[in-house]
This record gives sequence, C-alpha cells and structure tokens, in this order.
Amino acid sequence: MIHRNTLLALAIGTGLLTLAACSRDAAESTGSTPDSPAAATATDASADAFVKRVNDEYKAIYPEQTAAQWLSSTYINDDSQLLAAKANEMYLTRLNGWIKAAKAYEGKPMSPDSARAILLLKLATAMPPPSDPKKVAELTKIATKMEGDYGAGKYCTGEGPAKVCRDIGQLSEVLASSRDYDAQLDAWQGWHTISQPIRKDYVRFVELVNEGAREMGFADAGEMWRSGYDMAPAALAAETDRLWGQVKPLYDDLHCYARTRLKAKYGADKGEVAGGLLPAHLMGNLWQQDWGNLWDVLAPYPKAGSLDINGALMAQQAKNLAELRAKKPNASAAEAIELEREASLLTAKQMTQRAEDFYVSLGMPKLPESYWKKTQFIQPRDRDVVCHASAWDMTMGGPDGKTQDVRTKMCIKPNEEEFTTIYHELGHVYYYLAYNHQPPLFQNGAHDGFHEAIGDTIVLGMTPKYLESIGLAKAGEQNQETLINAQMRMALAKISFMPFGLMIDRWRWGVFDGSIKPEQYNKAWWDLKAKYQGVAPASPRGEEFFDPGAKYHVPGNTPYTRYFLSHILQFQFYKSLCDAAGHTGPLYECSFYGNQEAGKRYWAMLGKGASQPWQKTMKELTGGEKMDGTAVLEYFAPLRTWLKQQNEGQSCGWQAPAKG
Ligand code: X8Z
Ligand code: ZN
Repeated sequence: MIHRNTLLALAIGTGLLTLAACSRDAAESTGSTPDSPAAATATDASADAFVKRVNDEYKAIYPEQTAAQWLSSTYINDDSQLLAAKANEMYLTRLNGWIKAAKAYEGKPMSPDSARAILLLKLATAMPPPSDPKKVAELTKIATKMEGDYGAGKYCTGEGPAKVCRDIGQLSEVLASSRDYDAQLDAWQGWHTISQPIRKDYVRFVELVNEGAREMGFADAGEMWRSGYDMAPAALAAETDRLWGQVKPLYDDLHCYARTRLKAKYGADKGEVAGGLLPAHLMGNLWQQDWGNLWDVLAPYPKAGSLDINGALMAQQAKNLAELRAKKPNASAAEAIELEREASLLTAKQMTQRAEDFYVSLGMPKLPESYWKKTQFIQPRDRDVVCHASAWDMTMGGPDGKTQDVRTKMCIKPNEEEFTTIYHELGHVYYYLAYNHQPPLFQNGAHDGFHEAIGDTIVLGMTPKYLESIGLAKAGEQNQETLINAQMRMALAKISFMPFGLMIDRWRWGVFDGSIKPEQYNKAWWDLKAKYQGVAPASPRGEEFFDPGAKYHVPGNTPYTRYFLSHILQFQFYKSLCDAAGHTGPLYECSFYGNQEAGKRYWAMLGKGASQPWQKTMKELTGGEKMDGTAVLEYFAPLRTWLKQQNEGQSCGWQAPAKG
C-alpha cells in the first residue's frame, strides 16, 4: 500500500542512484549550499547539520511527490501514471544525493539521533533501485504500471451487449455472500486472470531491485527488507519462525474445525482438496486470509446473541437511503442513482465517525477538518482507482508541524470487514498525527509491524459490549455460548490471517534470493500456501498463471512480514492498554474504550515514531522488549478448549503436496 512510510521507503531506496558519482553532485542534486560532504570535517556538529538539512529538504519536497501518487491511485489513467512515475523519479534523484552524502559520515562520531537518522535513511527502502538512471526510470515506470494494472483489474465474461465486467469489489462480494460452489469458483478464478499480464513486469522488477540492493551492499532485496528491525536480518527471519511456532497449534485447531464444517456444507469431496487442504475459493476471501465472511458456515452457536454486524450496517445504509428518498419522492432514474451514492457516502462517513469516536474517547484529537474533505470514502463510479485501503500523510505536518493533511483512501461498503478496516486505517492516521512533530526521518513506525498494529489493537477493544453500545449488535446476556461466538468472530479475522501473513514474504524472500525462479513462481506460491495455510486451489494452477500478483501487496511492492508481526504485537499492546485501564478478569473481556490513561500511554508511544529502537518503545508501553505470542494464546484460551472438543475424533492436520 502507498501510505506515507511506504513512500519514504520507496523514495529513499532510489537514493542509491549516483553512489559512484563525485560528492559535488550530491550538493548540487540536493540544491544545497556548497557544503560538500566529502570536504566537510565530519564532526558531531557537521553530521547533525547534515541530518537537519536532509530533514528540512525532505519535508519541503515531499508534498509534490505524494500529491502525484495520490492522483494516480485515485484516478488511474496513462497521464496520471506518467506523472506519478516521473514525480517519483525526480524526487528520488533528489534523495539520491542524501544517501551518497551520508557515506562521508560513516564511522565518524555523531549524536545518537544523527546516527539513527542516517541508519534509517539507508535502510528504509522497499524498492532499492540500481544506480543507472535509465534503470531507475524503468523501475518507477514498472512499479506504477503494476499497481495501476492491479487497481484497474477486471474479470469480463460474455460478448457484445451481454458482456459483463466485474472488479475486485464485486468478485469479493461473491465469495463473501454466495455459497454456490461454482459461482465462487468462477469469481475466484476470474480475479486470478487479472494478474497474468503482470508476471513479466514482476520478473523485471525483481531484477532491478535486486541490482539496487546489491549495489547497496545487501545480498538481495529480501535481505534489505529484513534489515529494518533493529536486529540482524537472519535474526528477524528466525524470530518470525519462533512466533509462528507459538501460535500454529491454535491455527491447526481452527483449520480442522473449518474443514469439518465445509465438508458438512459442500460434501466430503468438494469441501476439501486432496490431502485435507481447504479449497481456496470457499473461504470467503480471495486469498483465504480472513475467514470472517464464513460466519454462516462456521458460527459455533448461531442462535446465541447476535453479532450480525453486516446486517446492522446494511440496515443503516437502507435507513439513510430511505430518508434521502423521502426528501425527494419524485426522483428521476438518474436522480435515484445519485441518491444511492449519497446514501453510501453518508454511511461510509458515519462508519468513519464511529471509528474516530473510539480514538477520541481515549483522549486523542478529532481528525482535522481537511480529512473529511479530502478522503476518498467510496468508489468513484466514473474512473478506475486503487480500492485497496490505505492511509496517507500528505505533508508530514507541513513546515510548522501543524499544517496537517492526512487522508484515507478506501472504497467503503457497509460490512463488518470494511468497518474494522476503517479502524485499522485510522490507526495509521493517528500514528501520523502523533509523530508529525518529529523530524521527517523519524516520522515512521517504531518498526513497520507497529504501524500495522495500532488500529488493530483498537479492533480488539471492539468487544460485543462495545458493539452493542454503538447499536451494531445485540450482545444480550453473556454466557459460554456468546463467549465462544465472540472468540470465533475474532479468530476468523486474526488467527486465520497468521500463516498468510507469513507466507507472502516467504515467497518473496525466495524470489529475491533466487531460490524461487520465475519459471516456478506459481508452483512455489501454492507450495507455501499449502505448507503454511493448508489451502489449495480446486484445479491445477500452472505457470500460465501468476497468482501472487492477484494480491495487492505483490504488484504494489508492500512488504508483508509487517502484518504477521502486527498480529502478534496487537495482542501485546491490547494487554498493556487493558492493564493501563485497570482491567481485571479475563483478557478477552477487556475494552479500554473511553479510558484516558490507556489513551495517554498509547499516544505517548505513537509520538516516539521511529526515533529510537523499537525494543525501547515497546518496553515503555508493555514492560518487555520482545515480540511474544503468549498474549494471543491467553486471549483465545476458551476457544482453544472448545475447538479441542469439537475436533475430538477427527484426524486433523493436512498433507502438503510433495515438492516437485
Ligand atoms: O493491506 C492492509 C491494509 C492497509 S495497510 C488494508 N492489510 C493487509 C491486507 O489487506 O492484506 C490489513 C491486514 C492485512
Ligand atoms: Zn495498514
């Protein structure tokens, strides 16, 4: 996704452009005074002055580049893409001088803040470009094109007047709601046709970023990605294995339960794929990363309480529409369409106000007025956009730190998944607002998993009681059945995600280090899907497909380990905020909604941004310095017991197809 920190990463990566050129170019290319880094005596003061100059220039040139990216994501066409790619290229050329100039300060004494800023300058890249300017232009063009092609992707069927084209939203809707085996298969396969043409671009993209990473001294781009965690890249990889080991037993239990239910629903032959794998098109989600839409199939106690948030949100939309229609009883056909859009926009804003209210209840500020004016809430009907949700900081606070322009870009629909995604995106936005006072190079998450975990921590605070208090659920009397329902609802969103959060970058790390070759892209993808998630396609997916490209973050080049880490971290943050709020009793019962003390501690953490190693930031909030899955297990303890009972007598587990 292209939120601000991705852009920073992308931009700084391209700063490697002229590493080999002479140092005078650096001063010229940054447009600065002739304070040539090579000639400077690298004392404390000069390094600090250098970092200050980079920070000032960075903030000054940033808005133009971000504006071009915003335009190309909210108005996809050849012109906006050309401008976005060019803006990137120009911006990166400016940044290039900074990285090169920073070399002069290597190993010299400097303040800890300057040392960290220079470290971040060199490490915070998702897209390291080669030094050849032609290749930089090629890279920014390919990157813009891949994302645009994904955003505009459609699956068309029929000919002539009978031709129907469906976008990702419409195809996702089929998986969410239809329980017709073939309709789901068609929607799933249809979406996976859009990425076939992206394959050749991706192959070239990998060559280019690897070249860039190697010039910078990394083994490959994957190693560079793993280097942004205040620990050795190999240690980070081992850390993800350790964390997965902690939560995998819970995933295995959920997998077993889901399979039993699917077989009951679709029959023993269609409800699973040979080896005990879950059929990819039946999980309610294009990538099987969130099984929440399968509530109708997987609800433990369908009659206990009501957590039908989809129904409540749709009712809200219907109410908005009815009220608008009542004001305009004789609307023409064209006006009727406008009314529907007006109702959708109103519902989307109401959902966002709900999310804002949670943050404000913790003592955080209201969103700035400009947020409401400039955000993309719903899908425009007259043009292609990248619907994948993202949060943007357009100005980094502006020159005075107070000219804030933060936005979200979504295609909101009235359903539960989108509702919680709004809370997720506002987590990014509140992080921006909290750290806008920091120097630009520290305006980032403690690590990228922190950025992803902020809003999700709030989502964990959306207990049935909270949902009832905002009129979206009838929690009723709490008992064992409603507890298991609530736990299952959370597990279908969070636990089902974990192996997916891990496997995407297992695939990309392999692609970058060459152990996965282009001619095995798809096979390796499905091998990893089978190994980690225990899912499989219903029919063979040969190399004519490029299934990884059907997931936004691959053509969008957003590293994904951040989401896996976030799913661990958010339970740790949640537990700490519950402690701060004085919660006693089982963890899963806690909502810190409205608690100022929890809010104060959270805000303090957000305000630190990337100014210190994440371990320190984590210690300040949680008291510990390690990521740890035990809070996940503590939270889901009742569900774990319940799943064990349900799975009794079943033979759980799955057999990944033999590696060929
Ligand atoms: O991409 C996102 C956010 C934007 S950072 C909507 N997420 C991942 C995904 O959709 O694949 C949030 C959860 C995982
Ligand atoms: Zn996010």
